[in-house]
Amino acid sequence: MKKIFSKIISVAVCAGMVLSTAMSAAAETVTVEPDYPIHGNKCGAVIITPELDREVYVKITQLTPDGDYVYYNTVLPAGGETVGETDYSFIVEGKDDSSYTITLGVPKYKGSKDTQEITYDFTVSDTDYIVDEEINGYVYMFSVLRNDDLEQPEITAEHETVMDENGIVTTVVAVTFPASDIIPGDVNFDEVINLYDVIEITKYLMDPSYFGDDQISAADYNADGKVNLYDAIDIAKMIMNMK
Ligand SMILES: [Ca+2]
Ligand SMILES: [Ca+2]
Repeated sequence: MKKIFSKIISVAVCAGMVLSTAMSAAAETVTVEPDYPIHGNKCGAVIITPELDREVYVKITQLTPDGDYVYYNTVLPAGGETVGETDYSFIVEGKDDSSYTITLGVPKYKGSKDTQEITYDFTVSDTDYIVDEEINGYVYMFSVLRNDDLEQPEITAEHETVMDENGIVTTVVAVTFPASDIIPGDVNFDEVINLYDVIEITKYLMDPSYFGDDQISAADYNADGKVNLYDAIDIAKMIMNMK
């Protein structure tokens, strides 16, 4: 009976916690529904603020002795004009000091299927197992940012956890991605994709020294890590479909 009661309390606290957290941050908050009912009786929330102009892939898994449960496996839409103005809220709950893993992924190039990922582990502790009446919940805030100076995605800021007057413990994490403006298919960087780009690829196929790294990235239109005739064919097909 105690379990059920504390579960109800937990949900009530969670709802209030997420709302108050959201109000202090961005203009709009979108609550993401989990794929399975979340088990636990200690309140937690993950707030993600994408601050770059492309999709963010989110996977949140709870690691338990009975197995790993994927509660969220979703794609947050590209921000466009509203970059950084929308928060996405994911409820997570603690049970036996639950460990969670969050994997964030971002396309390397706008519109590309070629993504880069980073993983972060966190814990939502259970009141039944911790003698600490003061902690009422855990919030993990992730800003997904752009930094083209990086080779690989990085976690560039992980602040000390801070507890507010309501007993909510907040951890702020900045996750930075190199996110080039290269347009897949635009091999000559004139911001349109046309037959001149196909011609560039055929020149490269005859002489691999013809392209630099950025051109190789742009020329891998089908994002399979190689530049070959299939990319030229796919670009040509796309151009024909546009006409
Ligand atoms: Ca072009
Ligand atoms: Ca390719």
